[in-house]
Amino acid sequence: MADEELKPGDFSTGNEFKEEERFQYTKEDVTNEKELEKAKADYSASDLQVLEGLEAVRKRPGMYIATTASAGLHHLVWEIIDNSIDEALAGYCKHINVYIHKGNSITVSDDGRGVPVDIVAKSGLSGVETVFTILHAGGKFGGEGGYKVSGGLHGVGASVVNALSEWMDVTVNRDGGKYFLRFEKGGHPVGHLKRIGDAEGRGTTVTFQPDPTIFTETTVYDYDTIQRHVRQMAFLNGGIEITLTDERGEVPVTETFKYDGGIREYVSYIDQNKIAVNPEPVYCQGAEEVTLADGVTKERIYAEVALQWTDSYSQDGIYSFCNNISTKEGGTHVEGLNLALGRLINDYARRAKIIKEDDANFKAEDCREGLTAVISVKHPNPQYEGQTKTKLGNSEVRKIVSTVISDGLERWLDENPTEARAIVEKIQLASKARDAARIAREKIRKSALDITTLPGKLADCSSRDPEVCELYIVEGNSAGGSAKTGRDRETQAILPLRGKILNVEKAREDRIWANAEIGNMITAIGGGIRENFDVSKIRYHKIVIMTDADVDGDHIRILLLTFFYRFMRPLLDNGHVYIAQPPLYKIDYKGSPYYAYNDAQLEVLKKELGLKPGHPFQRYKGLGEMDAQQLWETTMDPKARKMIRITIEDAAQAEKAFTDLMGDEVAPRRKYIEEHAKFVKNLDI
Ligand code: TTJ
Repeated sequence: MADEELKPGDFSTGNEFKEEERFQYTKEDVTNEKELEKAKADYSASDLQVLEGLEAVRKRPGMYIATTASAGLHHLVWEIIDNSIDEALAGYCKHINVYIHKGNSITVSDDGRGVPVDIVAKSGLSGVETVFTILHAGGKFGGEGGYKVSGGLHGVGASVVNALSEWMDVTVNRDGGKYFLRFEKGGHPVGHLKRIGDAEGRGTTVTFQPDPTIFTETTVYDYDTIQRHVRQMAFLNGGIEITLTDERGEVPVTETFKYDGGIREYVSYIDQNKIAVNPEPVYCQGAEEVTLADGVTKERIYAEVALQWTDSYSQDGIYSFCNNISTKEGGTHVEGLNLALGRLINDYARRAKIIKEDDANFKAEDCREGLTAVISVKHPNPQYEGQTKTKLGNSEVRKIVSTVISDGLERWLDENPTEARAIVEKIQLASKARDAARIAREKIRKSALDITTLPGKLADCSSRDPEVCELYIVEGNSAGGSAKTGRDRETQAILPLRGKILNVEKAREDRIWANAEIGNMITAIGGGIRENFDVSKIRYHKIVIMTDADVDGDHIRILLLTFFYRFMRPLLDNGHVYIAQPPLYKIDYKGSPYYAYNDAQLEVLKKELGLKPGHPFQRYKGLGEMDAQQLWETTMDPKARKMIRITIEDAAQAEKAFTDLMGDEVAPRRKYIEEHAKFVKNLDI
């Protein structure tokens, strides 16, 4: 039954409204007799469409919000916020308020024109009921200026949020009236939109409670996740004021985000703890009308870019967006940037006589060293490609971005000769470092691909299937020895680390290549490094960092994560990096060992074993205190272990974190550590 096409009459949701109940439009519900007649005529069609739509979403939520885990729960919020953002982009809304209530219901409220309340001819329902019950009805009515450019998951629409909510309340203030409609049990309207009073201002307020039978993993919102998204929306849509309030604690916490400088302020935020070559980001913007294949329809495409070079060596500081969606896999807008950058910098370097006419050109990668760029494109009909549909495919965008940057950057370089020269000289250094390091890189890359030169310290596994193979990078030789003895030799390889590794965030390229530990990891993992890194060539699909549960162990862990982030970023993007979780405590009871992985678990264990107060227990100071068998049983056996899988939800935030934590400046490190006591991501089973 589940896979058969549902036919009218199959509905047995128990929620269907009887005709006479469902259709009681009264005078104040609709604006005129003619529409009332038409609405009645269309009732059955629209009602069926509504039921079909809501049922379809609840049956297969994964088709609409990708996942019903925590990320999907948060997508509901993005979907609703996007409607208010669209209203703001159309110029009608100035303030958006987001509340996380006790019990984890969410309110999004704006001072826009308000969702239309009269009957929409096509659906025979009020504008509110249409937007919240008909799939892809979108928030835009008529062609009144602007188009829907936001779209959390490519704009699945507010009706999906409604269908996946236990209840939803919508209040609209419009044309002096206050209107209200409640939906329950996955989006079914309770009665119809009612005018419940007069209204002073105008706007739309939506409160919803995600359905726990759909979001079975969690219905608890993560403040940091919502804060990051709200901040990003405020950066990407300069001038919009978004206030976030968390009411779940003793005292409500409120933060307001408003950046009149838009993406210029975004670049400055990402780079706030780096030393900027051009303290004032370069800003370019422009729009172009393109006529579609039908020769008639015109589309207006808008592009804006902010650029700042700093003392960083990173070459992956480009953050691209389309319609406020992060295009993690890049696309034609990023290609347009690279094209324009290479051409403009080389032209300028020759015009300013920094290089000679017949000197070799700087490469695009040289121009990107130390560059933080935010590209934001608004497109009415974006085409997404790539593995995760986050690569922009529209070919016309390449030229538009290239033109916008050519015009803007060329003028800026000519008007700011001092910064321009400093930028070109930095690129020139990058180019020279590239040449000097290329030889070392070539040597490392060859050895990384030639597995006969694997480092002697590596105890490799016998399987050659990367999918099942795991590489444990272990702190210290003694733990390394226990791991080699206790491991599953078929699938688990061990690479012991001799103490701390180099902090690549602060080291120059030549020192990095001279470091044996770095070289061993590159050779063992395979696939090369940086722009040559090919994740399909890695030799292990799980890279597990196993360090002591102490300050040194944490430091080694963050040094390794910094290395992976700067040199093998796809390892993190594709979720190949894990953190082993060794036990903190051991209790011997009736001749058997029992383990606890944190203080809370220790207390539970003591209770479960019925221990008397004062029963001895061991607190592990390091991995080396466990013998091979214990290390296997507690931390390496896939059937028993718990590992943390590292994922990067927000590239710009990660970039800032690594700079703050690992960069040269001390103050931001202290501030970051104070703010982020925890550094835990999703638990991998
Ligand atoms: C669209 O153009 C015609 C007049 O009404 C415009 C509109 O829909 N404005 C609007 C919709 N403002 N805010 C919304 C909105 C806000 C939230 C929180 C949720 C939804 C689905 C829409």
